[in-house]
Amino acid sequence: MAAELTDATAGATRLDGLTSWHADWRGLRVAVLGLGVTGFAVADTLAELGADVTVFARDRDDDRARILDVIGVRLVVHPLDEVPADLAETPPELVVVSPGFRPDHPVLRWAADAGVPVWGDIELAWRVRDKVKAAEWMLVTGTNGKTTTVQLAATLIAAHGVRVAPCGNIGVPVLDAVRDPLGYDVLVVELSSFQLHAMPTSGPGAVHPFSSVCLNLADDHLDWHGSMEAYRDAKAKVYQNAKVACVYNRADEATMHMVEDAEVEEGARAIGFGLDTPGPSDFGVVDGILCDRAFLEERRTAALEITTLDELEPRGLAVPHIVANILAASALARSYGVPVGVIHDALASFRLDAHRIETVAIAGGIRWIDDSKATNPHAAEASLRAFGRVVWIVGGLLKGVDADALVARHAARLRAAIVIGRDRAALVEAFRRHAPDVPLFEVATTDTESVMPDAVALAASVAEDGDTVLLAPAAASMDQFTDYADRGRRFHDAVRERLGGTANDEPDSDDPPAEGR
Ligand code: UMA
Repeated sequence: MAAELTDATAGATRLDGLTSWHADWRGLRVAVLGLGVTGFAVADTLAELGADVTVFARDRDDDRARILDVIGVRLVVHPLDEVPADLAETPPELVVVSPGFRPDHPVLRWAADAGVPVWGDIELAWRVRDKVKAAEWMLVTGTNGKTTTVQLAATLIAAHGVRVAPCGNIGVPVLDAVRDPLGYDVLVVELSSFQLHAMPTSGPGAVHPFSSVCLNLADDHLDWHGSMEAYRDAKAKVYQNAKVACVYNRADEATMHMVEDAEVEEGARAIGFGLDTPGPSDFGVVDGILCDRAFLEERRTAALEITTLDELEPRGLAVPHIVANILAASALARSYGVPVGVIHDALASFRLDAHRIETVAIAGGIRWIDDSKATNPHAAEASLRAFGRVVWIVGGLLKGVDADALVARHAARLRAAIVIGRDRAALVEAFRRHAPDVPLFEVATTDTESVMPDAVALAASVAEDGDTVLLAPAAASMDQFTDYADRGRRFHDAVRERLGGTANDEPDSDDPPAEGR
């Protein structure tokens, strides 16, 4: 006699079987947490699949709310500081959470206690990836350089005539790429530590990537994860179940250990990248030549040339951390069989996105650089290293990360520091302790419109011929700006306003290269 299934077992069994777009999702009761980019894509997907969907969000987005209404998805706006009654009284069969929800969020704690499974958007996207055709997934994570590497890898793979989409934390939900009417051969997926945290490493929802890379590991998002170990463990999931290549950073042992510890598929290879001479199975640089010593038969004795630092230099791509990104992206593309000649030609027309070590102006011998994307100390470190004498504009939301070591290491190169952000105390203290001789200025205004004009005016008053004024905040922007792009745009505007007609927007190709390039 068959034993009767309990509700929980029946739920688990049903969810186990939901591993295809073409499975029966009808009537599945799902609570979606958040109505940002992710929550909306999740709700829209599940509604299309015929599930019974309710979205819970702290704030109401009118445009999205209107569409939810049209597609038959309920919306509950609730502070979510406690479990909404609608949820507690009728528990769903599944919760799908947006990446911004911390693991200790009250609703997630409730779900764990109530035995309600919680998926992230990446798990859902993996399960329904066969809507049109099941693309191979290349996963990219790391504390810094993710977006640039994703864009590079997608560009290099596309140059080989492959239909490829960059997606994920880069801003395009993977679910949107999966639902593209024409489908893709490859998805290059940027994963944040938040998304990785929610990703299972085994079972029906576990992603099996074609190839993966963790670019580097440094303190970030510690307030969200609770500890460095938890942050590291989340990042390490990127390599689980990899099929072809686990690409790691030879200069960052943590990434190598992640590969050593990962459960991968038979035949998957560990491929190192770094700025020094590559060993067999590595990517690296020899006499200014970026080389592949991994994807060729004669790798013990030979290497393939990808490009040279001289070719990258005129477009600002010869900066060490960008070279590292290029090597990592080339490794992903080579793992998919893209010829080195195709990579070489694609790199010749590649340009970095705005706000990434972007030259805003050169005037009076002073270079003004926007690296607003440097949202943590590790990114600011790479940026500071690329220049000689610097007037450093720094500060914002530190996200629980300590900037003391960064200040101490770079004190000697600073002409002055200009601290911005609502909470400047910790940074000002760090400068007092580790850089007492560096002139220090605070931008105290609380008016968003005035922050950058004030910071730029201060920088202009201290910068001298040969200096670089560098916006590399080492912090997130949301305390005073919409996002890092808004912060960068306002810096551009303030610099242009200040310099007027004297600014020469495009650097001359014969401008002196920055130190370290
Ligand atoms: N919400 C709550 N309570 C919470 C947190 C969020 O109610 O505790 C609600 C908000 O009211 C809002 C929604 O959740 O309705 C927002 O969700 P979200 O914060 O998860 O953001 P999304 O709009 O879904 O965007 C997310 C990523 N955001 C974060 O991880 C914080 C985007 O990365 C990503 O591009 C997008 O998914 C698509 O995958 C942004 C980011 O800042 C760029 N990422 C961090 C980073 O790169 O450092 C990790």
